[in-house]
Amino acid sequence: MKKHNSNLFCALRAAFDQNPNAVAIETDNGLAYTWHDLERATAMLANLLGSLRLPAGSRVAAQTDKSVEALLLYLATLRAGLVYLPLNIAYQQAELDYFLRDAEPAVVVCASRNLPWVGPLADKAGVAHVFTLDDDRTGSLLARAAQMSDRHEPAHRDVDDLAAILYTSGTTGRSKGAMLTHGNLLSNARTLQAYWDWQPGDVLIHALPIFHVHGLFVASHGALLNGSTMLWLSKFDPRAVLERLPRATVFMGVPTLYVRLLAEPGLTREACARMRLFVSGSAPLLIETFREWQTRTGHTLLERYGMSETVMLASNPCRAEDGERVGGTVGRPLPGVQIRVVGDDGALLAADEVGHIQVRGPNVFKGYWRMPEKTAEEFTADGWFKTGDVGRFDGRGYLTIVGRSKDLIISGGYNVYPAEIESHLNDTEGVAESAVVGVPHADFGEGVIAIVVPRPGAVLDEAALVARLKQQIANYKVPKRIFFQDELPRNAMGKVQKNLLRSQHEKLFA
Ligand code: MLC
Ligand code: AMP
Repeated sequence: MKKHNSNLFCALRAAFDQNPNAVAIETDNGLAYTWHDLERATAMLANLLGSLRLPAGSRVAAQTDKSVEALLLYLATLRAGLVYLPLNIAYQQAELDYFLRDAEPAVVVCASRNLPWVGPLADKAGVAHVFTLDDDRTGSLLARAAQMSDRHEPAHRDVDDLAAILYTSGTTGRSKGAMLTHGNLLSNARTLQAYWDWQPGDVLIHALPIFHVHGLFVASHGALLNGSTMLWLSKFDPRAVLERLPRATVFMGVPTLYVRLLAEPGLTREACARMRLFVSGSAPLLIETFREWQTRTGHTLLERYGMSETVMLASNPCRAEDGERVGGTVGRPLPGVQIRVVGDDGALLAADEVGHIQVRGPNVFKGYWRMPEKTAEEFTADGWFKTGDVGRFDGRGYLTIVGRSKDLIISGGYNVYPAEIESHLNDTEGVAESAVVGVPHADFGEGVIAIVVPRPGAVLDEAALVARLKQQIANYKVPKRIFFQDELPRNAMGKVQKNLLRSQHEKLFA
């Protein structure tokens, strides 16, 4: 008997054949891709990857602008049985250097404008194949793929085989690559398809970047698995979203996207009349935003909770019969996913008690790439993953996230780890020490700021420090303001009291 192929691509592809000549993706520059186009293009790209004769498990790293072809590259990587490694286009040299040396990809695909610096880094990391891909359908990747056959048999993969590695920064030390399997991604996609009640005829506005869980997995998998058309935006633009609302039924965003949409006078009940579902996640949604959205549009935002390591783990209900959507909560554990809240001693807590959120289920990743000790630390002896988030269940089983035990700032849906920024600041001449904190920000939810202590006699300039950081790290991580102080507040143990720094600057961007 022929063994079942658990390659995630096979499940996503099932929709390709249903209505091959219908539009699968419509872009903001007027292009339309049919399902048949997706089938052919992923076959050609998979054949190109196959022609490189890479060993099983080889990584394909992509640092490109958002484009349909970048999504096709992801799908083709699955199809070829290789492991996809998406990288934020904002990453600078030091960040990319680390990811390439750590992940040792066999293939790197970058924007052609970045080739002058990505190429040498890839060479240094021993990458065998470097291609370019631009958002206007040019670059060496597509030129080479154009010579390939448009027929391709998807590689056989088991549920436990790796599909993707997503880097998430570490609270201290090095960034960790979360290894996600075909089984993790498919089980989560199927669960969401059912729980969010995807319908024939649903149309998704895709406005998120595709190098993180939300845009790449939750949004794209949802539409592909359901055979739904995507109205594709290369970049979030509130007006472009508004224009598309009358033709769409589903939208997904981080809270900043909802805040920016609410600033548009055109956001009305009439504009949203055809919409079925608005999903928010990746960062805390303010209750004010939740309520204002309800008043303005007549729709109740569905807030859900996820992580790179676990894909989606909890969600407010979609269907009325599953319950109401409660603002300020991330809903209940998704079907098949178990969540518990425990105290510092690991004991299970009762409803309304605040503790550490832990999770178990088919969605939970396989471990951190080449970091067995770190992986062991982040799991309990009985196999629960420690999320690093702090929360409580209410009596109805709805989870509220009240904070994080990890020192993490989430700005506009992007994670910023203070330790990383502090280490760059501390390496700067004239800096004795620094502390990076997040303060309330009306647009980004949290805004990154730094407090820097100059060395005796040193004269530091805010603009110069910012300019230096912009060369070292992704722009969204760069502090929006840097303040100078003679010393940092410390407690009796000598630990910097970040809470005091946060309250000192809490009104800065509010
Ligand atoms: C951009 N900028 C930001 C920023 N995004 N600053 C802080 N935080 C952010 N998130 C800054 C840039 O540094 C730049 O500053 C200026 O804004 C303009 O850049 P831009 O790229 O033109 O910005 P814009 O297009 O307005 O981007 C804002 C945004 C974007 C909200 C659309 O950040 C975004 O798409 N966020 C979504 C992130 C996301 O998908 N997260 C999901 C993670 S998955 P300067 O000074 O350099 O000019 C996950 C798991 C889960 O968390 O549960 O889903
Ligand atoms: P990432 O590592 O980028 O996947 O980010 C995961 C983190 O985002 C989680 O551990 C949470 O801290 C946060 N997060 C995701 N969704 C939500 C949400 N709905 N509310 C609050 N925080 C969230």
